[in-house]
Amino acid sequence: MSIQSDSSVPLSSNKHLLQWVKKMADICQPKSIHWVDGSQSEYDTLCAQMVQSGTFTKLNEKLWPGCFYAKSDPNDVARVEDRTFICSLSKEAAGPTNNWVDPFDMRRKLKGLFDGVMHGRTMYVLPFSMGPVGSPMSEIGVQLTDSPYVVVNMRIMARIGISVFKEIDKQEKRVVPCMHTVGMPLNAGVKDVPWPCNAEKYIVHFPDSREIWSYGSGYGGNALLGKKCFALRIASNLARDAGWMAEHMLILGVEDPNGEKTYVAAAFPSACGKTNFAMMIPPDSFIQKGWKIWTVGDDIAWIKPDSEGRLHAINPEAGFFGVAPGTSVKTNPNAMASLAKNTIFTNVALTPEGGVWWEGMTDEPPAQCLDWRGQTWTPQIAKETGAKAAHPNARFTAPASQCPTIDPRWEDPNGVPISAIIFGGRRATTMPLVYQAFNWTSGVYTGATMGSEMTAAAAGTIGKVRRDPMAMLPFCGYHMGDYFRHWIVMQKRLTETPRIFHVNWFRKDDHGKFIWPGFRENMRVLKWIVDRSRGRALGRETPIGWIPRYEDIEWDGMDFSKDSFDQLQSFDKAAWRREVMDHEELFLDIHDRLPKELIYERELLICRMG
Ligand code: TSX
Ligand code: MN
Repeated sequence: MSIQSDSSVPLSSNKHLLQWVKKMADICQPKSIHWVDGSQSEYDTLCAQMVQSGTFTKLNEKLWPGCFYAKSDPNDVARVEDRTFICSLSKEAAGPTNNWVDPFDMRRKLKGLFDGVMHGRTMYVLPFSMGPVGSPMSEIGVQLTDSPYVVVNMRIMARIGISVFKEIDKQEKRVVPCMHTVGMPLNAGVKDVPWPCNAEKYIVHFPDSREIWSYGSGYGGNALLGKKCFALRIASNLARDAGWMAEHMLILGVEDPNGEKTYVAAAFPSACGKTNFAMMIPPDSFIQKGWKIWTVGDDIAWIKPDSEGRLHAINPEAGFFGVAPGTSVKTNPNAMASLAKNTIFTNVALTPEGGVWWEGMTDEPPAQCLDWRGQTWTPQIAKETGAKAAHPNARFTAPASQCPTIDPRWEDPNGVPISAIIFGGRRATTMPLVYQAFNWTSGVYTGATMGSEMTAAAAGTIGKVRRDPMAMLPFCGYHMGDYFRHWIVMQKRLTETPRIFHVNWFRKDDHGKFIWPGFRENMRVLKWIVDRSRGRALGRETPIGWIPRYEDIEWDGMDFSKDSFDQLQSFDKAAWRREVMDHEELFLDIHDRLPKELIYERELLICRMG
């Protein structure tokens, strides 16, 4: 019996699901339907089929056991924010920071695009749970997709298969329908390609009916619909309506020498080293004293008040979809261990031994390899042309369970208690290494106004601060002003309020050199954050919040002068004046729905600056 005839038998008896699958199949007209059971053998078969079709290259089993390599189409290498739509009933509800199209017009458009779009392909019925299966904090989706690449990646990134169908058959929870196609039907005479996609792309969210429709891309956040589309854009809507928070945050646990654990959640814009922070190893002097960092998640946190009014968080994901370039044994040994086996690599470089490589992985580049486009790359060619072996947005898809520091409670169905929330950004000036907001509302202001300086001249000038409130600008599925209000309102339901902090690892001196060494040494900052949250550390009041004095930081095992520390923490009044002026610009955009609290916080900040 062939796999195909097996897998065409529905794995659910849920009438709504069966009806929806039939309706969608009638529209998309796939050559077959495959109900995804989520088994290892199914995964192995799909991977083998993709090796056959040229989508996958199996890596050297001795060097990279269980690993595969894929190269995308050069025009399908990242999320497409200008093709991402929030189709709420009213344009107002989506807000000025989202692309909005009338949902009726969009449905008509999509109906045309999906008509016959899966000709000659298999439609996979892929059930997934964001969060541990059966957890009261989890949510379920079903993705219909014509991409086997998506199916195998989703098996790493989420809980999928039979156990999720069983949850659906209990009919306890609403399921979020997720339609996905690469947008390349195999009509008569059309030959398939290793990475099918379409030049036209649509990443569409219907927040009112909780639906996702994705057309034309097979890459990452465009196609693995459980991640950004569901766990952030749709979930932010679910969360607002049900009194919880869907945030673009890592979660980590700090174990102190008494064996007590303090969990924190942290939001950073891109290119700040969020995954590195989530998997950080403390300095040796800290390890010797019994400090340890545990990883719960590196990208998304779902945070809910428990019955006693304390915030608890789960990581809705089951894997890491991390940026490969820059990841090394030096910058993130735990990520390297996580991706050492059973990992899918996309758009990195392929070495002659059947291994992978990317910029920053080793000090010495390979003498020769095939770049992410499949062309010969050598260090000499790179020197002459600037060509990169790996695409800057090349990714690894690795199981979280393989992370050496994965927290014993990372799959706790009730989540972990959150004691502190950290915001951050990449700022050469103005922002100190760390400060603590005075209270929740001033912390919300801190998060709402956070930003990063652009490192590449891609979209703007180098050095200009790009505001990215709570790192949610591309991911909030409704009006940013309403989102800030939701943050402020949340505190009123809590019996314990997490402390809120802002960090900046990237301040530079007058010669353009980083003042703070970062990486493992960030543990010293994290210790102060944990100690402050537990009421066992002092600090000093400044116009922007509480900052540690030199003597409030544990310096054992590190040579860092008081002068350097003072430079790192210095409050520059002129720079902060400009900063607060800049906040005004952000607030003007969303003025009509901006909570009063944030306007007053800004006024207070101006007053304190004197
Ligand atoms: O991830 C980073 N972190 C967080 C680590 C837990 N990066 C990499 C950012 C790009 C994704 C950092 N880069 C960090 C950091 O704390 N800090 C810096 C800046 C920096 C870079 C190199 C040095 C120092 C600071 N090198 C030396 O001091 C020799
Ligand atoms: Mn992210």
